[in-house]
Amino acid sequence: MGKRECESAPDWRQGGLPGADPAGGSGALESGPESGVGREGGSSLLEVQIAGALLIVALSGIAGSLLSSASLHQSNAEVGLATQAAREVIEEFRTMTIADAFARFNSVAQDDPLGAGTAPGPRFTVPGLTPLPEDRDGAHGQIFFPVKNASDQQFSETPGNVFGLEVWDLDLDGKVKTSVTVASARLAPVVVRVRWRGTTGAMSVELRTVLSDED
Ligand SMILES: [Ca+2]
Ligand SMILES: [Ca+2]
Repeated sequence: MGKRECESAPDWRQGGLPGADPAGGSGALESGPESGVGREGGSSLLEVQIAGALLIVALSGIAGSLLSSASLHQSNAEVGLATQAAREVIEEFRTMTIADAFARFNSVAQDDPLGAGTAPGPRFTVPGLTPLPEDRDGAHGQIFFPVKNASDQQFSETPGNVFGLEVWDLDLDGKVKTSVTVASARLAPVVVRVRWRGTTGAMSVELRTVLSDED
């Protein structure tokens, strides 16, 4: 059951990126002043597409142009670690259906395929990176699905829930609805974010992509 990442480049916006739920992660993303890249840095180092996934890197603290060579080297190494970790998560998604990915990596334990509490959930650690103080669980990574509420088994096709990826009709029924059961979804926008305390301040990397059960 193959899954692929959407090839189309999303029309994402710099602001209003996924917000954090440091304690537990859930899925539901919120926009606002506390959210993701917009909060953590004004400067986006690079925006490139990697294997169909949109990569967003941000830093705060010192502007990139002022970094010493050593700091820049260290920052690049950290970004590499974070990006690789996020890519591995997405690669793992591609080996399973949307419903399986959701059950394994959402914040709800009850739907874990092998029994409650046996699945990884939405948080993960990246060896070699220092967690941010606010990530009190020590995890750097978080996975976001387009759910309205953490406990939902429903995706939402509304704009705020698709991460700016311009994917609306998740169940391919020709309608945009506030609730679509996960089981009926053929497409699922996901965000995998890694954030950490870098040598120059808070850093984050996000990969955004669209999972598909179409093929
Ligand atoms: Ca689960
Ligand atoms: Ca629909």
